[in-house]
Amino acid sequence: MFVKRFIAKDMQEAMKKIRKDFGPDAVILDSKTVRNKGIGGLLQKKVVEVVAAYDFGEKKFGSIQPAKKEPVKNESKKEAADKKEKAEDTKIEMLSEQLDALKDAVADFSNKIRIANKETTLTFSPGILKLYNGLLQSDVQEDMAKEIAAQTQEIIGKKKIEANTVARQLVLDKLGEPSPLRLKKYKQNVLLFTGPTGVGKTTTLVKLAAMLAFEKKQSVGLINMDTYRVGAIEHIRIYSEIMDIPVQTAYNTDELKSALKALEDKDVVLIDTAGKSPGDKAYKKELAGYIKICGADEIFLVLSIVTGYKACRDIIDYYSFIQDYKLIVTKLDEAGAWGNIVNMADCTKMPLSYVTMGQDVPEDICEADMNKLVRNIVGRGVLE
Ligand SMILES: Nc1nc2c(ncn2[C@@H]2O[C@H](COP(=O)(O)OP(=O)(O)OP(=O)(O)O)[C@@H](O)[C@H]2O)c(=O)[nH]1
Ligand SMILES: [Mg+2]
Repeated sequence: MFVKRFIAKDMQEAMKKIRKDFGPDAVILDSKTVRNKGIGGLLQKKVVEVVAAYDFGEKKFGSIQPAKKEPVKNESKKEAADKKEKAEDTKIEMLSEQLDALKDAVADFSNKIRIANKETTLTFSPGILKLYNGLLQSDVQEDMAKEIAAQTQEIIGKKKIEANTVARQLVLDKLGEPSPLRLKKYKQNVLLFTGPTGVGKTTTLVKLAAMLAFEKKQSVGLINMDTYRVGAIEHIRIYSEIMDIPVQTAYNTDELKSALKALEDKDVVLIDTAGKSPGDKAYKKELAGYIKICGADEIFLVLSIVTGYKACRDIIDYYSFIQDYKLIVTKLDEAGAWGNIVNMADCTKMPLSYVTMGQDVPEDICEADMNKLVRNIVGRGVLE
């Protein structure tokens, strides 16, 4: 085994030198970039230092040149064709490797472009950047946070007004006016509750029924249309017994008509429906039928604040066949930040009516207080 240190201006040159002395089978043991000490100790250009080894067997260092292939005389036509084919295979392999490397480079480059685009927030002043990050921390989705931050920056550039005041107003505008229940006099007010599974539709309906019956002194009736799930009928029946409010169960549109008739003397009838995933197309038709038949005065889409933004968008998309509804957002007690409400309001363009913040019936519900919501959403890190 022979070991030798090679100095060259770059790795390419070093490899050339190694190949010349040791042939193509040399092994690189170490390589590093060093500075050549010049006259007077002055630092000179960087060079590469490569330590390479080669096992010459019995033969002496220096006397061996890279193994040169003996020219084959009288090579048969078949051998020559095989060689040519092999050479072409190698060439294709090399080209394919180069193509892969090129693809990687293009992918890397396009990623960089994407990141660069995302970093447009870097044009924000430090105060606005803090506001933007605060909105993100509050679960306001990225594009809207950017929009609010950019508008705030523009406005405070023109008017002498504090950033947080502007941002709060912009969020208030996104939330819109609260729209709690408005009962019509001398008629049966029909309220229908819908939304995905487990968000708190039944609990919220019971909370509102209790509020209407005991605080507002209205005569109230319930209709349960969640007949898919074992336990759902029992669930609402127990509440109806505790509150002494009648409940009807309806399995289809005909039974819904009969149930409404049976409760025609009530000021308010609240209809509970089954929770469905946004993939259930058949149920959409069914629900549209119930809405038509009951002639709902108010439809409440119940959403949970802890549902992620993307899932929320799919749900909102699913219910977009309903022309007019109000939003109820549940489980505020489970989320530290309430920015997702702004996302929901912006996505649906429907008014917010109530929010719920706990499992206790009937107390854990209140009309949406926009100022309270905004105080939670804006203000994380905003410069006063
Ligand atoms: N933390 C918290 N839990 C809630 C709130 N509202 C409802 N829940 C709970 O959420 C769970 C589901 O509530 P339900 O009222 O059965 O929900 P649902 O939308 O009717 O469910 P399905 O009928 O199965 O689709 C229950 O454990 C409720 O106690 C709330 O505001 N906060
Ligand atoms: Mg339910």
